[in-house]
Amino acid sequence: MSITKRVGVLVMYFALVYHVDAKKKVMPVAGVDIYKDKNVAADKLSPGEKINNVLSFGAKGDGEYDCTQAFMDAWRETCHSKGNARVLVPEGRFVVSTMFFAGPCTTPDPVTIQVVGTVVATTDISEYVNGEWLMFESIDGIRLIGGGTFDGVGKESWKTSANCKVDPSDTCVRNPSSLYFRKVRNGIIQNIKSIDPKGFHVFVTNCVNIRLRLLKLVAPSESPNTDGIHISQSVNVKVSKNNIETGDDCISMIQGANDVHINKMNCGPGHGISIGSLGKYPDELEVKNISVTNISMVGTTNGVRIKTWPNKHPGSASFITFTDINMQNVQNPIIIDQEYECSKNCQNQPSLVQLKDISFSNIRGTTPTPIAVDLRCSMKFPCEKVKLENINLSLGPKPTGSRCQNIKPIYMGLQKPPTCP
Ligand SMILES: *[C@@H]1O[C@H](CO)[C@@H](O)[C@H](O)[C@H]1NC(C)=O
Ligand SMILES: *[C@@H]1O[C@H](CO)[C@@H](O)[C@H](O)[C@H]1NC(C)=O
Ligand SMILES: CC(=O)N[C@H]1CO[C@H](CO)[C@@H](O)[C@@H]1O
Repeated sequence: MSITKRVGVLVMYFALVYHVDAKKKVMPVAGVDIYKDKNVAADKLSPGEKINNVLSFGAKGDGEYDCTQAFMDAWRETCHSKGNARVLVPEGRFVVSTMFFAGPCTTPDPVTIQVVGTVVATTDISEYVNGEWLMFESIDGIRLIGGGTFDGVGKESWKTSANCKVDPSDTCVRNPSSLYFRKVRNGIIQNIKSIDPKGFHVFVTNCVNIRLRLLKLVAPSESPNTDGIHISQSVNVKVSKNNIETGDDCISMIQGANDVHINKMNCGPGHGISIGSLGKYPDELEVKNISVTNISMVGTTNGVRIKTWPNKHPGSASFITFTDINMQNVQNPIIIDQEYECSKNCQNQPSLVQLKDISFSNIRGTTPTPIAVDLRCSMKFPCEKVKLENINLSLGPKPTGSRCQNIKPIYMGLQKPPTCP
């Protein structure tokens, strides 16, 4: 091959690789979990840690003054500090518009944002051109702590909220999430309250080694699309000891949620815990290694749910366990729905998402729904290795039922409702 030909082939090769890369979603690499086996609950000052109080940067906690610039200045000073440092938001109500907490930061230990008071969003939705309210990006090592509150003042925006979960178009625009984490590694979000977000309370995407602990996420049951915690394309997310009362899913996990472990949560009102919807977009990354344990749900519209779009794009979800879940008055306690938002003719358009290695065990409580265990899988990709173990769901004095499509569940232990024929 002549040099020119070789160069030509190389150029073509790179053009092709570049083209593919530009489109393709890629999982972030797990790397070292700096909090592994550490006591993350303690809030000790790091050696030499400097406290940057937002008041010293011109903020006023009077509930009216726009503190966005002061918060940005305090963040820059903290993030770009050579020694350890934290931002402190003291008592008071601090109005802040959309802003980035962008890294990378230069502090030796994780950078800390300690919120004691309340951070209040502005209401003019046209300010939110970047799509979210408070955006934490490209930071390795961050703690958001302090017992304070983020008030998204979402009420006005709920009236015009688009529901991208049911809108089949690829271009649906969501309302701003209150706390948005993207390309964050080694993050702890702990002991924080979020109320009335315009969109999701907490959104985690393209992140690695994240702890979400002791959060209280609250919005009215009728507030649309206010998911508690929404996770995509992230590895090793530990979600524990949270209380979520909201208008949409307490937790939703979509494409690329890997190694997500949810433990000890109270959920309700809300739409329960959801995987999906999957298969809406091209090139979705697989969902795998998800565990959900020790959960209490009260009055939610779903319990544990996996939903996929019919006739859209391929995908997969596997190695998922739901264990020790208490449900009181929960509609659709156990549901696999591969005909999500299905039009009438969907019998001819099966979902292209493969679900396998999924287990539901020790799930007990009450439901007003006649079909307590509803497993509707894809005709083209029937569900594989779905296990049901010790299920005890009742409808007051009346019996409940099961429904199975394109699935042969593995049954173990108590089965109430009775198994599919
Ligand atoms: C599942 O996730 C945990 C915690 O992140 C991890 O330690 C484990 O290796 C993962 N298991 C598999 C099979 O990937
Ligand atoms: C199933 O739940 C009912 C009501 O909660 C309870 O009375 C019953 O003992 C449970 N059955 C088993 C076998 O655990
Ligand atoms: C939220 C929840 O269900 N918590 C339970 C976790 O398990 C312990 C011990 O079994 C219960 O006491 C909690 O109520």
